[in-house]
Amino acid sequence: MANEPIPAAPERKKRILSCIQPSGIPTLGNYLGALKNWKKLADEFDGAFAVADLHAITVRQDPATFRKQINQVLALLLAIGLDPEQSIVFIQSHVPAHAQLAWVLNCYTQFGEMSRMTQFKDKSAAHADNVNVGLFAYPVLMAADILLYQADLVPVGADQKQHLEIARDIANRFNTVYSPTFTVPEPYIGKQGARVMSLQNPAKKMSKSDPNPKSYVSVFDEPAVIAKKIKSAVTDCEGAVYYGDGKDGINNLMGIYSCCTGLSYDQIAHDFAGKGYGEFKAAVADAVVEELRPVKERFDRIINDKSYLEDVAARGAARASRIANRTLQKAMKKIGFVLPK
Ligand code: AQP
Repeated sequence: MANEPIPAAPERKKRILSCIQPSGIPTLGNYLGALKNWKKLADEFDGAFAVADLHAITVRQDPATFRKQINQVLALLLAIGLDPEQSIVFIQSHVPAHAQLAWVLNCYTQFGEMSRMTQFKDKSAAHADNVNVGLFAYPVLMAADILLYQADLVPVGADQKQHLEIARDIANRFNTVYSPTFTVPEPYIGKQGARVMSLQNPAKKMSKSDPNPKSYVSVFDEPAVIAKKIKSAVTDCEGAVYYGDGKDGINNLMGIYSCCTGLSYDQIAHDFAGKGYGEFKAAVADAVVEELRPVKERFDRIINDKSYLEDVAARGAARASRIANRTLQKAMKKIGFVLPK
């Protein structure tokens, strides 16, 4: 008995943080590229998932529509299978520490660093009439989102790599000036979700805030609408289904079809050999409808249960705040702020 080894303490699960902006109705791109994998992440890691409403106001939002979208995205997080008992599911603005830490971190971020962000360049070009400071400082708020939860991992697509780098730089800088305060997050490169491109301009990614609704499939679109949008997707005039150079439109539809069915590109090309784009597009539309159907059914049940949604948001905010406030206080204390009793 005396020599029996002491059992090792169970290893702490790594914390992972992921957010989605309620800047429109989420698209098939958001779903296949991110949301579809979040349930698996929640099972494997200690997950925190947020509706990033503070980020969404870097672009002007209509108040009534914005309010509706915040609730829709929260309901969608539950519809994709996230369990609010298991993971922290919350609305970013319900945790004031995000805005507070973002201000603090603004003062540890250089103007030059922010000026190099490609997303700022893209978004300021797209919204030339509203190039606001929030749009410029967006990556610092994102750094605050991540660092507040001491996240070990952040799933990143190609377009977010630069922002995670900045979060790491800010964390390292702060930790060096003071003492270790923030976990330096690593990118999580899991099973790659598809990068879904616009149906109208396959050189551009599919985006929920695209002014042209024909460019995206929304996760709430009815089957007939999905079929119509995919039917009018831009392709090429070759008429042959295979993955190749100069075939961005077909490559995109093959990516979507592959993600929904699990078929490889070779298999898809083989199955549709000698068939036209009309037949292929109809098959893609059917696969998308089947992929989104269960999510939409769960969403329809949840969105009408207002008190359940309020309850989830309140519990999520309380759990998130406990962790976030601890980190914020730790950082502020190191800087020399006098903390309230
Ligand atoms: N087209 C896409 N293909 C694959 N993944 C995508 N994501 C977004 N678009 C695609 C991923 O979805 C997650 C949540 O995105 P977000 O709402 O936080 O921000 P975003 O990338 O700016 O998404 P949108 O739809 O393009 O929003 P708007 O139009 O407001 O800018 C992220 O993991 C993102 O990579």
